[in-house]
Parts: sequence; C-alpha cells; structure tokens
Amino acid sequence: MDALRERLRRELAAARRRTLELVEATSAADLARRADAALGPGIWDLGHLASFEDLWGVRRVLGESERVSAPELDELYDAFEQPRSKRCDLPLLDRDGALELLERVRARTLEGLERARLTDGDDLVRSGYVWSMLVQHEAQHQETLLQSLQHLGVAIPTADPMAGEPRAEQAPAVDDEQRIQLPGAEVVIGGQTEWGPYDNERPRHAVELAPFALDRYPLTNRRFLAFVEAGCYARSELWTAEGRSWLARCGARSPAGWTRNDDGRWSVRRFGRQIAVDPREPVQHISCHEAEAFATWVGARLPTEFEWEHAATAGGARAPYPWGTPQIDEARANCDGRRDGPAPVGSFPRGASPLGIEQMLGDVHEWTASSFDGYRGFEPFPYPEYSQVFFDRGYRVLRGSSWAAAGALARVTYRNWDLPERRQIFAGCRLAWDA
Ligand code: AVJ
Ligand code: FE
Repeated sequence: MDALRERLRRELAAARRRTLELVEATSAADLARRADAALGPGIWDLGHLASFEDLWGVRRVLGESERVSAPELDELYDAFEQPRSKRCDLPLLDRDGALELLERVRARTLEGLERARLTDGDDLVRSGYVWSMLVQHEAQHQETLLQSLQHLGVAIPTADPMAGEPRAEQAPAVDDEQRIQLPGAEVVIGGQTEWGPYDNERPRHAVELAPFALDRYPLTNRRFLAFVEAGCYARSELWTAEGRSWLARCGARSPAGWTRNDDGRWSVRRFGRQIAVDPREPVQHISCHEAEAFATWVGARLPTEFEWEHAATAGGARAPYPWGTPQIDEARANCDGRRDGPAPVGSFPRGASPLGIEQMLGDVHEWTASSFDGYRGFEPFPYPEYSQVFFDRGYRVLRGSSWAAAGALARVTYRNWDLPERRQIFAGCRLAWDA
C-alpha cells in the first residue's frame, strides 16, 4: 500500500506540473478571456480545480471543518450552478489568487494522503480512488484549457519541434483505408477497479456483438478533404435531419479552423498559427454530424461504443491499453500534449491492438454511434453530477483519448461525452462497416 501511496503522490505531482506549465505559458488576460459560449475562461477551470480538490481531497479525507477555500467559492466553481457561457461574468479569483489557492489546497491534500490508511476494497478514500479521481479531474480540465487556447489562438508549450512549422502536403505513409475484420462475440465491457474507472464505466457486463469491420486508423484529413472538395456539405442526402438543421444554423463548410487559400490549398489554424492541412493526420474539430455524413458518403457508419471497446482489446489479454502492457509511453500513443495536434497515421505501430488496429488512444477522441447512458446496474460514485445527470440527454459517447489528454485518462474503457454538434473538443472518428 506504500507503493500505491507513492504512485498517487507521483501522479498528483505530474498532473500539477502540467497545469502550471500551461498556466505559465498563458497571459493573465488570455486566461480571463472566454473563447466561445461552449468554453468558459481558463481562469474558471483553475479555481474550479482548487475548489474541487478542497471538497474531495481535503474535506472528504480530513473532515468538513478542515476546508481551505472560502465557503462562497463552492457555488462560484460549481459546474452546474455556473454554465460555461456565464463564467466570464463571475467574481472569479484572478490568476495569482487561483494559483495560490491551488497550492494551499494541495498541501492539505498531500497531508491527507500521507495519513490515510490504504486498504483493499471499494471505500472512496481507503482504496486511494479519491486521489486518482483528482488526478483524472485535473487532466480533464487541462484538456478544457487547451481547447480554450486553441480557440483563442494562443500558442502553447510543446516538446514537438514541428509545432507551428509548415507541413509538407504529403500523402499518408500507410494505406489509410485499411479495415480490420472482427468476428461476432460475446464480450465483457467496462473498467476494472485497478484501472481507476469512473462510475460510468461500471459495472462490467457482457454484450453480444455481431461481426463488423473497423478502420485500422482514425479518419484522416486526406479523406476528409475529399469529402469537403466533393461538395458534400451541400449534399443534404448525406446528412441526418439533426445534422441538416445543425448545418443550417452554423453554416459549416469544413472542419472548424480550416480555410481555403486563394491557390485552392487548405490551411488550418493551430494555436494561433496558420499551417497547411496535413493529409496524414487524423481529422479533428469535427462534430458528430460531420463524422456521420462522411461515413454515409462512403457507405460506412460510426462504431457503437461497445464495438470500439471490443476492437481495442480483441484477440488479446484485457488491459487498460490496447497493447496489453501496463504502461503508456511515447512509442505507443500521442498523448500528454507532447505535440500540438494529432500524429500522422502509421506513427505508432507499437501501440496497435492485438488485431492490428492503431491509434485508438491518443490523437483524437472518436465519436461513436452510442448515446451516453448508464450501464445496467449503474451506481453513481462518488457523486451523481459526474455522469448520471448527463444520461439520456442527447449526449454522444466518444471513445479513446486525445493528443491533449494526459495518459492518466487513456484507457480502453474510458467514456467521454459531448453534444453531437460540438466541435471545440479534439475529436475525430473512425469508420465501422457492417460485415
Ligand atoms: C467527461 C469531459 C465531459 O469536462 O464536462 C470535468 C469532465 N467532469 N469535471 C467535462 C469533467 C467534471 C467532463 N467530460
Ligand atoms: Fe470539473
């Protein structure tokens, strides 16, 4: 159990280093700006992280009387009390105030972790889950912050020497239309306790799947460009009724951030810089409606979330990752914001699933055909506002994780969700085919 304590300490520290790295690279003014009605100002996310950690890492562990933050902050930083579109108008802590609170709360969180008696079992605190939840929660808000910075056009720190560089308009090095056949099977869906699953990934349960095929790679810019150039945004027969009404409302004619240059080439805005659309990269910033219209155009469909989860591990031992070992590293997935966008398809052969499906974790969240609901036997844990309040309200499940998301969020059972019209997230798709 000391190994567990040590691991949690390390993961908390790594998460916080990344938060501070992002904040330090962003001016106070940019942190206070609202990118879009679907995104709040980054400064809200910082105060929210501190407030959330005070609730779960301090009060739930050490006791209610041990609170660090002023009680009036609870409402200010409650995601349900404060819709994203209104967060700019609140009397939020400024950058320095939020950073100072994060630090004071963290000191108490670490005291709680030091003192905790860690044992086996499902207890929120004694199992260590509460700290793993804090790590995942911090990672989720880092991704939200990156979405805001993308939208605002603010440069981000990244280790990638190619960041912001003009890209060669190269074809993918691999055949990006390859499909992998999967036989029908009864499969077990859901997260195992050791993987730190959220409540919505449980309970594990069996599902019957018919045979289908899934693309080896996420859908590329090369293929999506052909859809754009073939005039498919204007071909209403390719769009669902919901997709048509979304198109009529927003007038989209290409993925978010794309522009057609005078010479007919396409470029995309990436964290404030204009670069050529790279045909080799998975497409991102598309809504679920665009993903579905593309699939219809080529006679494919989106996979269900269970098909996706099955495909990630089919043919091998169950693990939180498709490659079956307990580590995620840079040879296997593009995550942790090491680049400033998705990596060309074919970059991670070592991250392949047992059946050879690649880039299921990292790169882009993938829209699925499934709406977000609770598995049979679902129990909210530790609070109903994490997942339950979103069930059956028109949200779509996305599977996988993104280049921006921390490795701590990358696992084959993770369920992300958003409204099908949303394009601010780092999401693309992968095509499925009936057998
Ligand atoms: C799982 C990404 C949809 O950001 O709304 C953060 C994650 N939940 N704080 C979101 C979350 C509570 C959530 N998503
Ligand atoms: Fe949150």
